[in-house]
Amino acid sequence: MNDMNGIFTALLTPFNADYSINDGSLKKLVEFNIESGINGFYVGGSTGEAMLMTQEERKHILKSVKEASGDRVRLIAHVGSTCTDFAVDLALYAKELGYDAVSAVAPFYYGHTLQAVKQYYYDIAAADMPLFIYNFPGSNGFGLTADIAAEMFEADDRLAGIKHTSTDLFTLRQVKQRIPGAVVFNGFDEICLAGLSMGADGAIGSTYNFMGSKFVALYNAFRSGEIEKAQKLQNEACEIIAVMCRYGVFQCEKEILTQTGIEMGQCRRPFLPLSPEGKKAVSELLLKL
Ligand code: MN9
Repeated sequence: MNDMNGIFTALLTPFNADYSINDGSLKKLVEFNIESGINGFYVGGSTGEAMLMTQEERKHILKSVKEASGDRVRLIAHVGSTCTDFAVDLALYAKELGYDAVSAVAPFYYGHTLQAVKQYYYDIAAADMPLFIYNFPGSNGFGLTADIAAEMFEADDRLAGIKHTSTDLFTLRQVKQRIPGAVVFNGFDEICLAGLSMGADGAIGSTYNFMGSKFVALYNAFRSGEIEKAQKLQNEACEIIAVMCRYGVFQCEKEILTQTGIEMGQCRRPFLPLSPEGKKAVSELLLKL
């Protein structure tokens, strides 16, 4: 897990006008991101709209991204699902493709017991891949505490780390303190620098799809102790993200990339298309960028 750090893009999925996967754009997006200096991709997560896809489509994306990126960057496959069997099937497929690790959001929809959630993770870990727990309490109400995490890491040494998509950075700190060796990625881009300063090893995020170079610069500035420079970069990013949050983060990201030459299409329903006001706001943002 030595090179599991730095900036990882939570890869978007480009769609054609009929909402099928746009493979040509996916390759361009992978290339654009690698050129921006990012260290890895988190494939098939929330940002990739994986929860709006069939199992075959999720596999297709995992394969296309591996083919396009080869061994140039690290690859984490998100395999989380409401159904353990689907998640395990994806994890085994990611292993076959040569992914570096897998990650899974807690099983959502049913309010499972803690014991059931833990068992879901152990069952995925049985695919024998380093596993990152995707801690996203805002999406499913399951909030990982440092106590729960420590117990799970003790029980299964295939657990490698956590993608911490929460503003609770005290928990992030406690996880780093309690579990030596656990790799923690910050999950909200608007607090990337704060996460790093509380001990995150890196960051996984959606806005890195088009702001990869800015966040790579932020990460490098932080690591070399240039805190004012890192703060300036974070503040610039926050201004952009604030506009995006107003109109829809993924819709804005797709529009920005489309306007700069990579056709991304719309997000799948039930996401609504970007409003005319949103399009106008994105055009104004592009002037700033
Ligand atoms: O993967 C993303 N998380 C979600 C990370 O979308 C749930 C973040 O990058 C956010 O999109 C971003 C805006 O809130 O921080």
